[in-house]
Amino acid sequence: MTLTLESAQEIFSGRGLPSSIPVILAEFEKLSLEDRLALLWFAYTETGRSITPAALGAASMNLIERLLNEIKGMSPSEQTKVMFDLASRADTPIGRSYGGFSANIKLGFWYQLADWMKQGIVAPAPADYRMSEEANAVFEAIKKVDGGQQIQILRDIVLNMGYKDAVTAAAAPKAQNVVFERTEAPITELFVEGVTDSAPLAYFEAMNRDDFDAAIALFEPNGALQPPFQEPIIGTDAIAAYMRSEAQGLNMRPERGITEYSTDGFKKLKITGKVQTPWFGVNVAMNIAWRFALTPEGKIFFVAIDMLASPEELLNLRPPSYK
Ligand code: 45D
Repeated sequence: MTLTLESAQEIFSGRGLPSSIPVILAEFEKLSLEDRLALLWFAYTETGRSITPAALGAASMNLIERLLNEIKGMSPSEQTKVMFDLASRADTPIGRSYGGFSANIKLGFWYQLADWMKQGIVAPAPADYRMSEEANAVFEAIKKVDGGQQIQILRDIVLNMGYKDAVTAAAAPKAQNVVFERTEAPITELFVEGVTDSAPLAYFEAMNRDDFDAAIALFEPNGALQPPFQEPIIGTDAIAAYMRSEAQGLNMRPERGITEYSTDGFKKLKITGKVQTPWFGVNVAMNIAWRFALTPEGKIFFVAIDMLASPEELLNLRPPSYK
């Protein structure tokens, strides 16, 4: 039996703790808009995870400068309305523009607004706002997960704001790519305990250099990559486009892995380690697992990227018989 995309998605499944992120996100969705915006403000300003200001190449923000300046020029109540409309996914001109932004542009947009809110240039969150009990419970749940998961939650919420339907998505300008300038030399000469296969090791080295052509060359033409909490992206063209938009400037430090062979000649590897996003640099190390399926020729047929539920999961690499 050869491996299919469906069976590849199941490799090493059910052997880790379930993530609490989907639960937290679902609870967040139930809150009132006031609560949601207040909670975001507290989560962003109080959890102590600071964005590295140099992260975003200046050129990237030029793409949305006009929109940001439009908001800057509004009255405080209009500014607040823009934020509410984005949070409620209302069909407004700004909501439509936002819906067409790439992930990093959405994050950059809010990063700039948050900065202006701190300076008082844009209507700040009301200082005397008291969140509901439900919102406080969600906030407490967010505080309990590790830093990597906290920023994943913030990112997911930001990505789901704005107006989006099939028609506007098709009409939206091509997703603009953000350029992150690397401030440190890329990580090379990786040693991954228990892993000697060249494809995964070459993958990490290529990704750490933002050399997506080299990374893509390691995949089967119909190979797939599945980002955390998302559907698989299938085919090397789609994966390449995704990487150029979403994977720039990442630092990957795989630490250890295990291998399983199957009778069809495919090889399955689970590798755990740390990943830093250029948004937070050394301030946040995300605990990540990569689940690879390699063809008998050593090409990447499938790789899933999982955000681990706890740092202990990094060491949870026992073969199934010792479960
Ligand atoms: O509403 O091997 C205010 C792949 C209040 C590639 C606010 C990968 C009002 C393959 C505070 C103003 C990419 C899959 C809002 C690996 C309000 C591969 C602002 C994985 C919204 C390893 C909020 C990469 C703000 C991974 C400014 C896992 C929030 C990358 C900002 C993960 C939040 C990256 C930011 C993550 C979050 C980045 C900047 C989780 C960034 C998170």
